Amino acid sequence: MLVGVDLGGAVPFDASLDELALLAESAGDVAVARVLARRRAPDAALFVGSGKADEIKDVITQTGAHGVIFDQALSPAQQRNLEQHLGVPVADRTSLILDIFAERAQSHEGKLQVELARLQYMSTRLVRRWSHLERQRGGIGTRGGPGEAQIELDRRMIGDRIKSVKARLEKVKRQRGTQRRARERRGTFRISLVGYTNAGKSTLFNALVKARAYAADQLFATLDTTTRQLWLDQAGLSVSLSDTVGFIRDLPHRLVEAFEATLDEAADAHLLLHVMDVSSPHADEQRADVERVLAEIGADEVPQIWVCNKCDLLEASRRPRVTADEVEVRPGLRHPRVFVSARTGEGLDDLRRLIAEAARLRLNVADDASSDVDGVVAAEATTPRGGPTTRRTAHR
Ligand SMILES: Nc1nc2c(ncn2[C@@H]2O[C@H](COP(=O)(O)OP(=O)(O)OP(=O)(O)O)[C@@H](O)[C@H]2O)c(=O)[nH]1
Ligand SMILES: [Mg+2]
Repeated sequence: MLVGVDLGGAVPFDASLDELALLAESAGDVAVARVLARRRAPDAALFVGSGKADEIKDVITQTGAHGVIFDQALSPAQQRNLEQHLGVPVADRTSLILDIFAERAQSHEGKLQVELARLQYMSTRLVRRWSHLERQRGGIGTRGGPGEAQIELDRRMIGDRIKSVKARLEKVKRQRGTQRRARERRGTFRISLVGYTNAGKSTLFNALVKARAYAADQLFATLDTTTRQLWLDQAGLSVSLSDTVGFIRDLPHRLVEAFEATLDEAADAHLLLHVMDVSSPHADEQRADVERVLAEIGADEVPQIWVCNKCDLLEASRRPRVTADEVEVRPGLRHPRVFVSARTGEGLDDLRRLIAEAARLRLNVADDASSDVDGVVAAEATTPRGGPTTRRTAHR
């Protein structure tokens, strides 16, 4: 059962609960009922008022729902109280997203990131329900119920585990950093696909590099970064293209942190292809959400191409007459924009041309810069002291 509470514009609210339903589906649940509530502020104890809580309980009885998912983040106390009141498990958006992430993570790094996010989420809740920890505990758990001592033990174990996962993640990250530096030395122009979840990034990735990354009508189908070379005929050069995790409104802050390593890929790119599902009625909000996350991870200064995807789904009257133009995002900042369909291939030539232009521009700038450096080195080479020259050359 899905519950959404309209808090009067202070917090984003989706009255259709469609996104929550899609999230639930992506986690393997089936939504049997949707209930909306309106409040000025969340109730400290139950999030909704007690009248609404009773109404929710009635619907649970009528529909036989096995659990309730709230569209907003619940405090640990609210979650516990609701479970007691309703007699079924209660989850919120955050825990739902965590569940999906846990199921999808493939790579070693991805799994560590999800584990860290989950542990951090868990550490604020006193509820014991994570079987992974139970298993590790061995016999201890059998000695009596979840009293305060037990909870304290859980807390400490979670704390220890957070430390160890962080250390392992740090190690993987260092290794990845080495790989990236190796790539940088080869001077590849790096492009990252970013965008709201389900916008069609993986489908576009597959269409551009003829790969077979997993694409599906699910939220967070992609969790791990995949990188392939993309040959650009127009520019006569090859660039690297990465498909990454999608963004979502209210992405829990901790999750962003845990996924920092993956999102670094976007922050370090030379160019972002910001993929949008223009057929979605929420396209504008989704774009704003993506911009927010990009700013949060320090990727808002990376040049972008706006890729308006799923054009094939637009009615004839809503289809753009010009398929490639420029948008002024704010005074002094313009992004090239192109309308495409990753599914039909429409507009992809335009996109390739724009990518080639961006890559060429960058390489020209880099060429100029390196000739500057050459100039400096040459000048230094004429000075009697050999020291700086050697160092500069070694650095290059
Ligand atoms: N009609 C249409 N559907 C598309 C297009 N591009 C992608 N889709 C569909 O949209 C759904 C999501 O596509 P994905 O490529 O998995 O989207 P994503 O952005 O990678 O999503 P996540 O990895 O889950 O964040 C799939 O069902 C695709 O078939 C398009 O141009 N037109
Ligand atoms: Mg994907």
